[in-house]
Amino acid sequence: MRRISVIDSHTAGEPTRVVLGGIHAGDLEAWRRALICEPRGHEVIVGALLEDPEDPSNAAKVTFFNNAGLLGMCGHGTIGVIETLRHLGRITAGAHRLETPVGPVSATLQDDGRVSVENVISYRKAKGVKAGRFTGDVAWGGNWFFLVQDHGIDLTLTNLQELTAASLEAREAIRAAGFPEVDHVEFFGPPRDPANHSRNFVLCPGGEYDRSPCGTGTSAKLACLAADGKLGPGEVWRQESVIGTVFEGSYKIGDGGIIPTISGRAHVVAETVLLFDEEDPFRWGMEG
Ligand code: PYC
Repeated sequence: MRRISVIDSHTAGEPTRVVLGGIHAGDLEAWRRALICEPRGHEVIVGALLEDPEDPSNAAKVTFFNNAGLLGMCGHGTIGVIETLRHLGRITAGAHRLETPVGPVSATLQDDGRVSVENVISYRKAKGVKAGRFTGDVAWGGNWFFLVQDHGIDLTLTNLQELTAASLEAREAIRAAGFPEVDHVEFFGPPRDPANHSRNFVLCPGGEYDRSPCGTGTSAKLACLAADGKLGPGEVWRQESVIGTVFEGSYKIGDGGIIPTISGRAHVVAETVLLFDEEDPFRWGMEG
């Protein structure tokens, strides 16, 4: 019987499962569905494998993954990892660096538990691209996004099926329009809470929707706002998710784009040992 320890948290409603060891990043293709999907988890969980950092002054090396594959970066997941490291007593309040597949990321843990993630350089690649019945921008925020305003759907969970179908259609269309790298789609609309600037619905690569406002998606949004001159350096953008949770974002100017900072809060919800029985027909997770 193989045993692997994990810690589960959620960041603004979006779950993260931190894998504390027992496998290496190179083994993830075989292991990722077993670790996060049914019957031990759920398709929406984002996994974060912790390994020793290459630079010992960094807090950890992290590889994010989901039901569809590996993720370059993950904003909500980074906030979840920092809260998990705090829960384990491995870090205290202050600035910490994590090594991710798309480069080092700094995260500051505040005394009140909030975490501010200084993300990788983010930028808009294309503005006003027509893709099928949608028009939007293509931007990088640590993952590739198609950001769409003209979808015509109210951003509420009662419209979940319609939102999922339309965002999948938008993803097919933007890939066919010459952007095959796009694996996330963001629909925007007016916020419910007037304290916020915008509400979003985010389609993740495996067809699930992000319960949080999406850290990399908010970074991509900030890059577009900056490129349009609609948000200045240091100004705060409050991005509301489709379930009403909020990330705060701001940026400074970087080399070839902006350097976004995304702030939010995670909560640990479980400490678990996952069991992998050789006789279990679902040892490797259920097929997606
Ligand atoms: O917060 O960056 C994010 C994210 C990506 C996919 C799910 N959450």
